[in-house]
Amino acid sequence: MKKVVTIAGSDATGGGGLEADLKTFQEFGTFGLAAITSIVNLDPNDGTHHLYSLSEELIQEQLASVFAGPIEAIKTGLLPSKEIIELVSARIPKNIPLIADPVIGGKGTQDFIQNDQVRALRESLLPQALITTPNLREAGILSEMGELTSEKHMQEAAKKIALFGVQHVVIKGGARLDTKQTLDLHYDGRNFQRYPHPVIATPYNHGAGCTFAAAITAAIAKNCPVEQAIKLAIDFVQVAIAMGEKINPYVGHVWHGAYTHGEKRLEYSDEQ
Ligand code: PXL
Repeated sequence: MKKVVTIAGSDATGGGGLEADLKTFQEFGTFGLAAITSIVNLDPNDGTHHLYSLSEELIQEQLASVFAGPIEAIKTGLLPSKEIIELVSARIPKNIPLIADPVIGGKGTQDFIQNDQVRALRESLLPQALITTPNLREAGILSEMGELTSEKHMQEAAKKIALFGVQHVVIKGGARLDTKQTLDLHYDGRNFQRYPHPVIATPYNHGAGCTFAAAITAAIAKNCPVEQAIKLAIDFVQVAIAMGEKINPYVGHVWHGAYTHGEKRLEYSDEQ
């Protein structure tokens, strides 16, 4: 079985973060391991998020645990401080494909990390990554271009981000670019590949970004070529969003079990 590691924050409500990663890894038939960097909680009184970082010692011990045996791919998510970004960058094995999801903020959250930490992402983590998967906003911040509003902007941002040393940049257009069509754009250092797809009309899409990068990571662990891994992940997230589920009064999540219909497994009925 292919083993896949996530180094990420916990999203206590179960949609994004390492919860999304582990569920998605399993949906793609890989064995997930996790090192937790932080915990993001939701206040049920007002829907605000609270972020708690774990100590560097505790993160370091978890990294030693997840790397104690052979693994096939690594995904990073929320790394909530410069020190944690640098620690993780120094400790990840160099010969394993790294998919860096540059989490800066989340839907409905204040930004998790600030500008001086973004520099650590650029300088320490991205040079080691095979693939990075910023959303439109994160791509604007990483490229220092600010708000991206067109495909031309996305192309320019992808080129700037590739200069940090990451081999493949995939910018997720999300629902922000246009209301009917959205565009994911892949830049491999030479060429652009466009993935236009319709926006699915549902508010229940929290966790889509983490799920997308996790699906790519699992596919890469299974030796899927990069192009195909991206395509698989886009198709999967579309289905996961279409099956999104309301979780609490503030947010609804993608369903990470959308392909194998985990919700139908072990159904119990006392009817004869
Ligand atoms: O979706 C970005 C994200 C990443 N990681 C954690 C999160 C979120 C969004 O809420 O909680 C831990």
